Amino acid sequence: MTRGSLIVFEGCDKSGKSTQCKKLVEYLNNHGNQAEQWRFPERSTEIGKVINDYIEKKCELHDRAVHLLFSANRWELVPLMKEKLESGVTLVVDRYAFSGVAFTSAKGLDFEWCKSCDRELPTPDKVFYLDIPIDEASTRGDFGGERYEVSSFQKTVQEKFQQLQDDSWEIIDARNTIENIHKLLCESTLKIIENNKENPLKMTLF
Ligand code: FDM
Ligand code: MG
Repeated sequence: MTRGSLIVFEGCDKSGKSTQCKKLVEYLNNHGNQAEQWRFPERSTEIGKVINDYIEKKCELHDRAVHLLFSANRWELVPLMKEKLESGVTLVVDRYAFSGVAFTSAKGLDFEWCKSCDRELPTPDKVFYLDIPIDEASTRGDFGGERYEVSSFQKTVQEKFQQLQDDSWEIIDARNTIENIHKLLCESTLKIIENNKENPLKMTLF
């Protein structure tokens, strides 16, 4: 049995993450690879419901408390994540711990503190970062009414994302067309799946 890959998408709101995740999963499933689209926060769990209320501004929470909830929402899904990956399913994940660190540290909390609770999560085989200037992203339609969907804050988040980038990230110009980006992602992902299928999953995030 060979394992699936853990593919993560990061980027600011309106960078096209959800569109590309969906198209990539469809492509993989049509080309002989089992794949599932995941997202964080996963709002359907009990923890996710609290996060959802917070994001929708239906409740207030302490900044550190909500950061820990976002992290707990990942940890509660790790057993299922490992089970899927080990049974050969590639997971295409819309946001992960990098969003956790970028959004909370953009509020002014200590960067290393933000990373600490996600330490030793499953390590992505690749992070695709969809890069777009915030001023351009905001012309793609209104930021919705959710907490954090504010241009000035998103600019700080983007700076934090830049601090997290390393060699395992592929930075993609999100101003390119949907189809061009999709093509590039398909080619890259097939190679990643092939190169990692015999490698054990690492649990060494941060
Ligand atoms: N977000 C997302 C965080 O603040 N921390 C996290 O750990 C994650 C995964 O939640 F504004 C923020 C990012 C975004 C909001 O995410 C909801 P989606 O992708 O828009 O549903
Ligand atoms: Mg959003």
